[in-house]
Amino acid sequence: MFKGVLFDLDGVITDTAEYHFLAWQALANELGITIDRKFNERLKGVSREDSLRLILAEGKQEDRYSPTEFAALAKKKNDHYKEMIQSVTPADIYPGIQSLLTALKENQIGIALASASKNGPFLLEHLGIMALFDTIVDPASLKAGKPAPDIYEAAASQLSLAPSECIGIEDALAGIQAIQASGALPIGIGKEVDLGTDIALVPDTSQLTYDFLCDTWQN
Ligand code: B16
Ligand code: MG
Repeated sequence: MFKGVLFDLDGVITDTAEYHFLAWQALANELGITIDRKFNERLKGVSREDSLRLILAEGKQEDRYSPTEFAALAKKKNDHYKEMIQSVTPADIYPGIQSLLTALKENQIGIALASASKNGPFLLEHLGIMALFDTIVDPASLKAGKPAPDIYEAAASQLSLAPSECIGIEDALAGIQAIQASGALPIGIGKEVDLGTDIALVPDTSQLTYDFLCDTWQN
C-alpha cells in the first residue's frame, strides 16, 4: 500500500494553470509573441524563468534582453498572476480534492506539496487546506526543476518515505516525467494526447477518489 501522496498544485488542486496561461499570454502579446494553448502545454509545471526562456525562444527573442530586463519581465508576469490569485477562496478547490485529502488523512497517508510555484503556500492558505499538508517542498531549494525528479524526491524525503512508496499527481507532462524519474507512481489529470498512454489518467479531479488511488496502486 502507498504511504504518501505527492501533489502538484496548479491544475491539480485548483484552476491556477489557467491564470498562469493568461498572465504569460498577456506578457507574450506585449512582446509581440503569439502563444496558444497548445504551446502552453510546454509551460505547465515549468519554472517561471524556464517558462520565460521558452516564450522568448518561440519569438526568436532569446538574446534580446539583459539579465536585469529578463528578471523584470518575469516579475511583471508574476505581479499580474498574483493580482489574479488574490480572490482565490475555498470555493475554488477542484471537485474531489478536499474529500481526497480528508480520506488520506483518515488513513494516515502522508500528504506533500510538490509544486514548482513559489506562490504555492499563499494558495494553500487561501484555499483553506494548508493544515492538511504534512510538508511543502520549497522549489527555490532545488537544483533542477520538473521534468527532473528533484521535487518529487524531496517531497517523499520530507515525508520520511522513499518515492517508491508514494503516488504523485500531476496535470503536466513535465511533472509526469518528474514523478516517473523519481520512482513514484504517477496519476495524470488530463488527456492521453498531452500526458501519454502509459500511465493511469483521469479526465478531471472528480474521479480522483481514495478508492481510485488504492485500485491504481494495486494494478
Ligand atoms: P510561479 P505546478 C507550476 O506549478 C506551474 O504549472 C507553472 O506554470 C509555473 O510557471 C510554475 O509553477 C512556477 O510558478 O511563477 O508561481 O513560481 O504545476 O508545479 O504546481
Ligand atoms: Mg500543474
